Amino acid sequence: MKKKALITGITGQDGAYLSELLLEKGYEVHGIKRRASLFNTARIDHLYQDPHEEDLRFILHYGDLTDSTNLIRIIQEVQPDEIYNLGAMSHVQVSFDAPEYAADADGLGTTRILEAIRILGLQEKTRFYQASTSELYGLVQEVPQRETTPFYPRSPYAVAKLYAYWITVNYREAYNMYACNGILFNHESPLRGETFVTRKITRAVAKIALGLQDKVYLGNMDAKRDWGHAKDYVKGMYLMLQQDQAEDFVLATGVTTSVRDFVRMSFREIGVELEFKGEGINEVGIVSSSSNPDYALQAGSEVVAVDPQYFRPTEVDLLIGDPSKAKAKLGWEPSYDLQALCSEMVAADIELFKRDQVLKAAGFEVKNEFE
Ligand code: NDP
Ligand code: GDR
Repeated sequence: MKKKALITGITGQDGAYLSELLLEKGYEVHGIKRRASLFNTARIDHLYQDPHEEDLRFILHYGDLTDSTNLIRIIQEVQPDEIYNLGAMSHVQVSFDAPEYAADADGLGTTRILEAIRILGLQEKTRFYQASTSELYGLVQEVPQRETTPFYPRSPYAVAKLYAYWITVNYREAYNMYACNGILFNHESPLRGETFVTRKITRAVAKIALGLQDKVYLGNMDAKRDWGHAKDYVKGMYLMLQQDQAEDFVLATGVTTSVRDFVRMSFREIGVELEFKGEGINEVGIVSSSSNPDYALQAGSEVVAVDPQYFRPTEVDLLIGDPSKAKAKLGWEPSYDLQALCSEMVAADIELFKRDQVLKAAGFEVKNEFE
């Protein structure tokens, strides 16, 4: 019998990579997608199967984490062996603007799924993965951060995820469910949402290289993150659900880098060295040399500046994770370092925006998106 997995957040970065992984492993993959006014399946379109085909292995259901009726119905219909709860309002800064929604989708949404498993009597059959986050650590209590480090969330998003973390632990203890938290540090890829900082930077570098944009505005460039590749991290999610006992695990690389250094690394991918001048809101990044003739930028031009609109009311300054438990018990290790990740992201964004360059050269209007 094929194993069945149900993924919430299947249209997101991790949902796409996890779907690929589980399909490769022979699973029947079900996903919950929200109704949106525009198509929102770009990351998984390559996995699409015509619903009229026989032997369907990739099936989408309309639903939402804020609606327990549809969650109960879908879980009853699918009878999944594994549920990966990746769906969330996942943007930390936006959670300050929509705190109640973040609590509902990210916090209560988790309870709704756990409760559906219990109501349907599936607690013996269905294993549950909760997408917990290094944002739980928030204000630094200890470095590197590990499974035992105290939490101190610093945003409505992180507070909602704290509730989700503990309700997962509680259902494991109260109902003996196989439910676990993956405490994942930041992970990125060419599929990363466009408004997270790494992707915002690699997109901007690509557009600047191709003459489609002059400058990128960023917020706090001193923040440090432990960045890995999403492809590696979805393998860890899968492994967490294959153990004898449900436990919580940190997935991280153990290396931390500032936003400013990620900017530097990304510009180096197009042969550009930057010099940073000024401080705080007056800091700018200026081209000091440009060695790749394909992407020649004028020395002295200002390509990075600070816009305080991207500052957060409370910031998480430093994240660096200790993945030793995952290595020892799951045999999990990241295969990408940040340099390789950065190269892949910049190269993918250059490919993406070459299309816009052709359109612009042919006289078509190329629009900018909100960031
Ligand atoms: P994305 O933002 O790329 O994807 C989030 C997914 O959740 C999308 O499919 C989105 O749908 C869906 N979603 C949002 N709100 C709802 C809702 N109310 N009901 C149902 N689905 C919803 O996130 P990632 O793939 O990067 O992250 C996956 C999970 O892991 C998230 O829970 C995130 O908080 C968590 N996490 C991520 C880390 C990272 O660095 N990427 C690190 C640690 C944790 P739509 O496409 O329609 O918007
Ligand atoms: P984060 O990711 O908040 O860590 O949450 P994000 O990429 O948004 O921010 C990382 C750091 O960069 C700083 N920063 C900026 N951030 C954004 N988005 N835009 C900017 O212009 C900018 N300039 C500086 C931020 O202040 C921050 O310090 C991600 C999400 O995927 C969460 O869902 C997940 O739980 C955590 O990672 C782990």
